Amino acid sequence: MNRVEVEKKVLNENQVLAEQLRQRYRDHQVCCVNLISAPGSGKTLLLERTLERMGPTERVAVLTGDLQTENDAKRLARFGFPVKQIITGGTCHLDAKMIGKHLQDWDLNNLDLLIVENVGNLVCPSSYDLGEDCKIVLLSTTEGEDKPLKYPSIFAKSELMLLTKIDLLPYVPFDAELARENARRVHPQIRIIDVSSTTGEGLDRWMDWLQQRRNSKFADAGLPARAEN
Ligand SMILES: Nc1nc2c(ncn2[C@@H]2O[C@H](COP(=O)(O)OP(=O)(O)OP(=O)(O)O)[C@@H](O)[C@H]2O)c(=O)[nH]1
Ligand SMILES: [Mg+2]
Repeated sequence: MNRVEVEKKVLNENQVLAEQLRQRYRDHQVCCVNLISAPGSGKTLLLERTLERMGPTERVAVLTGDLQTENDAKRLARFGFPVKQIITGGTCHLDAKMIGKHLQDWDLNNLDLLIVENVGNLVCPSSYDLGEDCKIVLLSTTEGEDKPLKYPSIFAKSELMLLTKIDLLPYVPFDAELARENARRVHPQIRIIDVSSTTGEGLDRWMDWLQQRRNSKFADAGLPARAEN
């Protein structure tokens, strides 16, 4: 079997498992979002700020993926919500099998929102469906405004782009408007929210978006939107 055939087989197997996860999320009314970015764009710090703003009765959990270390899970666990680290060894993305395995001992009836932090990589994670409701791509102001054009797949597949580290705009040669234009060239309907996890700018808009995205899943199922805690 040549390499292309092997890759196709792996992706097909992943797709089957991803559909099973999607069905589980549907059955249990869990909204799952998949955060993807280059290493260090600010996924974990944004999630720290996100969990910090959630009340104790929020039914949220996080799976966070990395090649090595439990660092991100440790950073996220201190907010009291269920968090698990997925260590991939050498693999540059999460796949549906890893997600299924790490969900085994969680009762999805206790969750409304599952946040997946993918392995830091703009390429591989875009090919792997995790059964999520949507992908969210983060682009930070230190990465260059051309990234949506260089790595179009993930920008094309993401519902939302978070332009992160906007507190650094005065100090870095980054044309934020051009970055937004480039993202829209690849995906005209992409939503874009500017955020800074250090100053807090844009975090209210992000939290609103997340709440609405979660509620839209309940609305699609004819269930009342969950009240904010
Ligand atoms: N100035 C500034 N720094 C930030 C911001 N968000 C994250 N950082 C810093 O960027 C670095 C990487 O942040 P992380 O949240 O660990 O990034 P990540 O995307 O989770 O990284 P990986 O999981 O390794 O891919 C850390 O030093 C953060 O403190 C921000 O909004 N502004
Ligand atoms: Mg991280």
